[in-house]
Amino acid sequence: RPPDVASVRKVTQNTEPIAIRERTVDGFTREFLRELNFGQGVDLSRASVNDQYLALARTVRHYLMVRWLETLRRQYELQAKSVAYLSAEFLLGRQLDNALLASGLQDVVEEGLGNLGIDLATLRDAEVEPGLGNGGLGRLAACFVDSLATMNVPCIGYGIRYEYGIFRQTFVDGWQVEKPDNWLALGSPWEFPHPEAAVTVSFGGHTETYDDEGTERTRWVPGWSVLGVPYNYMVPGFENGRVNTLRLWSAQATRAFDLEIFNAGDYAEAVRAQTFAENISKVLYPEDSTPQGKELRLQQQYFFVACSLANFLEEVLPEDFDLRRLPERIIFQLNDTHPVIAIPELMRILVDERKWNWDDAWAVIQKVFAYTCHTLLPEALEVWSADLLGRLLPRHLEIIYRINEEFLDGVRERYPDDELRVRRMSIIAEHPERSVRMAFLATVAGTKVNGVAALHSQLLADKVLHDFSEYFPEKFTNVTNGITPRRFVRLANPGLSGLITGAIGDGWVTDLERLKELEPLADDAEFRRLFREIKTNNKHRLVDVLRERDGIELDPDTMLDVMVKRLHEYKRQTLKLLHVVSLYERITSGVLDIDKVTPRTFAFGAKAAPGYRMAKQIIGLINAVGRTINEDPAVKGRLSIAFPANYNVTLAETLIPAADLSEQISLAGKEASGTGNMKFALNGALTIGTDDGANVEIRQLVGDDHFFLFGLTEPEVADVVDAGYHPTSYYESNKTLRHALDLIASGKFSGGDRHVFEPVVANLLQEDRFLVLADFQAYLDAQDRVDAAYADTDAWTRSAVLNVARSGFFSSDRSMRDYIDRIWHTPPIDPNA
Ligand code: B1N
Repeated sequence: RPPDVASVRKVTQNTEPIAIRERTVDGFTREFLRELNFGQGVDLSRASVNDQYLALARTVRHYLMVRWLETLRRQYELQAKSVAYLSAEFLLGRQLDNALLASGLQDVVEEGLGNLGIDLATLRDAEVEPGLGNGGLGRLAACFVDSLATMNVPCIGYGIRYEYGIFRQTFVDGWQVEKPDNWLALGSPWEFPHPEAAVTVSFGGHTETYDDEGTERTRWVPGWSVLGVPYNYMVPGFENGRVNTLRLWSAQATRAFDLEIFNAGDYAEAVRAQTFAENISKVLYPEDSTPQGKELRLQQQYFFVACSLANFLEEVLPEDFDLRRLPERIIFQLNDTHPVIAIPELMRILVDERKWNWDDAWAVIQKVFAYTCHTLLPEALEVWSADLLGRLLPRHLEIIYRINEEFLDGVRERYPDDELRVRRMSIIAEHPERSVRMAFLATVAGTKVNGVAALHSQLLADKVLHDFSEYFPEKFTNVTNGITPRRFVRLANPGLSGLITGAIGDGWVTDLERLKELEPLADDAEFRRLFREIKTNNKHRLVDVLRERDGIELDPDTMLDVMVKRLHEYKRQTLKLLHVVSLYERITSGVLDIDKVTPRTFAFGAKAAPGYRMAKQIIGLINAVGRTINEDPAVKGRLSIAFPANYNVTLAETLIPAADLSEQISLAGKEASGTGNMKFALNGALTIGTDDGANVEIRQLVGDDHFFLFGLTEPEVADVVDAGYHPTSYYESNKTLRHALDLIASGKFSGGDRHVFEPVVANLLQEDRFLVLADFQAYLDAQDRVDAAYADTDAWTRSAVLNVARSGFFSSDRSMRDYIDRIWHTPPIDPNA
């Protein structure tokens, strides 16, 4: 092991008071200039914007540092139970604003910088967001750690410090081209590396048995190893003085590794080995919902999980801690199957290293892991080939086999003569090749399994994991996702926040159900006027951002109709596009009177996985339709498309508060939850949506009159599919649909070339896995209802206010309360204790 400084323990023994820096404009200004001069090594007159940003970030960091050390010290004293949130993704978004808000330094900083002639907004924009996630799953992890800190619950987030986060999307001739996200290039002021606390992680090799004083034991003789260097990030609670920790691991070559090769005289080989090791944390896999089963991805998963378990057991827990009491101190929440290899890893530690007997170890395991499933798509459930897993982690594969054997013995006992069931439930699949079903492993070992919205949890228990919910009914539960109101309302929408606070006080920021108190104001004309004014201001803010960022000219006087999310066929961006094409086709062919068309801007934001060809085609088509429509004087001022490239957290923060209409149109039964849907509702957009994921709960809460529901329900989808779905029958029987599809097929959007978008059209006509054509007419009808509602500005605004007032349930604080009550049993720390 490398020299071990045990940073946490050292800190927690330091009880000497640390001087709190003055939280005054003068105090701040002194600190800031000091950072600029001595940290950044420049004086104010020569400082670049990046210098100023880094100095500001480090200054803010200092203020929070005192609270961080204090949190660690108290945590050590109290030895309270913590949550370890294990996630391969944390999509944090920019840090500066959140740190300013949490620390209550916003005003002081703004004034202090202003006195120096520095604009805070400019520095804010200098921050490159850490995009260490693909979409909803990674952003959810970031919201959850924010809520736990704010609620005073001890939590450590464990993940991977990817050197390159989610790719930067560019468009070349309308086609997606990926660029590396070099987010660390200009320095990353929010992280604290601790190379001295590195952990060794091993891979490969073989296992062997040996006689341990009369007991036969197994040991793993690994083939190679790497170092995991922890990088700590602060997770500050909102104005409560708590700062939790997010610990992200970076891979480095071990000294032993390259020394050996250096000694053998092969310098080039040694350097290559180093690169090989460091590849593990090099880049985030850009697949959302469709894992590719790549070896490097399994290496990443095991790497961060092994580092995290070692760190918790050896550094966070006291030295003499009795691991039999582990369930009193920790719950490891598995964010999807990505960290599930932690289960055999902890078994290996207890059985092989600590020499426990199997049953004792298994008893502890079953109390310290819980599993969240985030999908229903069968192709998204992770399955690792036994061959690959056995080569990379031979001991873990043996342990998985044994867990499976003992589990299946139990199944056979409960269901004698039901070998079909046994085969269905086996953690090991035999076809098309022998492989490990990670979701099954997590379900067998975990204390609880949860889905992420009511409908999703229901379908999980009834369909995807039906045998398991019958076998372990007590394990299955639901926790509906949520979003942090600090980032997505308080910071993203200062206008609305001010209006709300003016009306009901500022308690809503940490108690979002209090938005209910706004309900009567929906009937207050003056309140509605102010609400509308804020929406308009937010649109103007978006206009400025898109002009500057993308050269897009957006008309703020149109309805802003927004669909932002990963590009995936099940989410049905093509349905939205068919609506736009159909409007265009009907206007230009004279079927629709242009004066009767509500002026709309259709905004899209979507990244496609680089290897997902159909998704990239659809991006090309959206851009092509956009180019044609935006240039056609026939629809000028009525229809336009805005598709800014590289949709990310930062863009979401200006786009969502400006939206009028939120598009949540996935095929029912496919979107596990969605969280964008919640962000829109809380910022006063109305939803047009299917009965899917958390849309169901949004509609129930805001009321049918304030939500545009359409489309097949999940049971109806199942019926249509069972009866044999024929998309062409919809094409043939619906003229509007036929004309829209024909227009695309005609080459209208591809300079007359009929081949370019042929694959998209052919796919819809021949396969249409996600029933776009089946839902088309219902969608158009719902859009007509949207137009009618939008025409009555007062009624629309009333609905928008009610959407805000009734969406408090979707705070991630509430999600955390549900996890705590149903799964974790980790009470908040009493601040007065
Ligand atoms: O997780 C979100 C949900 O709100 C979304 O509905 C759901 O689609 C999303 C493999 C995933 N499910 N699965 C993933 C991401 C990356 C990856 O490599 C799968 N993401 C979701 C939060 O619950």
